Amino acid sequence: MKIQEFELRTILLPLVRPFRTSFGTQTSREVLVVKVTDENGNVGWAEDVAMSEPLYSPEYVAGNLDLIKRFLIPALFERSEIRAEDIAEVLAPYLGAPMAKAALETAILDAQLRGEKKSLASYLGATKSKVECGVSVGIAPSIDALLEEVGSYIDAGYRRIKLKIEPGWDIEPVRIVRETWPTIPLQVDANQAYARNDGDHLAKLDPYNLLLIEQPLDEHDILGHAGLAKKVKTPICLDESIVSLRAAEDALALEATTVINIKPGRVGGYLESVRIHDLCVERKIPVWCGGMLETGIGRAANLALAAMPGFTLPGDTSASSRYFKVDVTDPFVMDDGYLDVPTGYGIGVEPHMDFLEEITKSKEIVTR
Ligand code: NPQ
Ligand code: MG
Repeated sequence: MKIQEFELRTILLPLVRPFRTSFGTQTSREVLVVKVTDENGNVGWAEDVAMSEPLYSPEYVAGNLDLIKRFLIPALFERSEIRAEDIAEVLAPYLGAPMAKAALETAILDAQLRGEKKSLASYLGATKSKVECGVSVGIAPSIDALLEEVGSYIDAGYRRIKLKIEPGWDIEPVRIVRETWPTIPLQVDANQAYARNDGDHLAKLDPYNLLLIEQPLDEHDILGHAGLAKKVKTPICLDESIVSLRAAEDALALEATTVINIKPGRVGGYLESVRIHDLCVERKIPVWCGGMLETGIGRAANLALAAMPGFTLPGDTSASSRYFKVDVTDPFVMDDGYLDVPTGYGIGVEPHMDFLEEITKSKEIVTR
């Protein structure tokens, strides 16, 4: 396709409840939304999953907006014709920024697929029409509040619970949730909050039949995770550390992880996600789709990915209502613990423009 223009927009959506993790408490979601238009008028949408602040990863909204305008879009405009499959290579000279690159690649892929009248799910090789939903539960103000929140998600039908943990909020909340719901699939996510010598402490989670413990140590500490995996019976699952296919290969070779969380933004897009998925299928490593508090735009694309055959664990692919009172697209509503995979062309959803405009903080158009 020939790219005509990009529209770059930042929006702000309040969260239905504060979301506390080891890196802080979020009360709203700022999102950089990308719209691309090609010479035939095909439009593509994507969201950059970077947060407002560089707390989960080094990327952040204002930084990525600058990077995209200053370097990435000009690099794309140098090509008169481009396909989504070329984007990673064209942007590779500019280092890092997988979330910014993923947003551009996904918007272009959406426009391309709409032009070809093909859904993202079929393009990726999805084999499921609906996916099992898990939910990520923030660090709560009290055990009572935690039990109430987890109970509400179990009542809503979620098929897997993930508790955010940090030192001081780990063994006890897990013990009580496990005691209250003896059979619910349960896992924890530390977002790098522990140290190499916390192995004995984290081994105290072993009796609670957890599916996995996600990213206990620093994202760069692959060897530390390998050491921890020898001390702790609960399977280790890397999130922040898996920034590419190569990183996944290294972590598996070093036996630092036995489960992988794929987030398309973190690995530079859906095409790299498919490569990691394929590696994991070949190695018999279970995969699940992570979440970054996406609006319906990113949620739709994640559902297409999670419908691939290697995604054998429920993901953080929650309903829109887990995070937002009103979503920017038709809301994703859970039915019996599942979300339907969109079947329309491209990502299969479109933003409601009136609402999008209402929550827009900034908007600019970049033309060739
Ligand atoms: C994780 N997500 O798996 C992330 C981290 C995370 C669903 O637990 C604003 C934007 C707040 C992105 C909080 C879940 C966020 C965010 C947490 C991502 O590690
Ligand atoms: Mg995580």
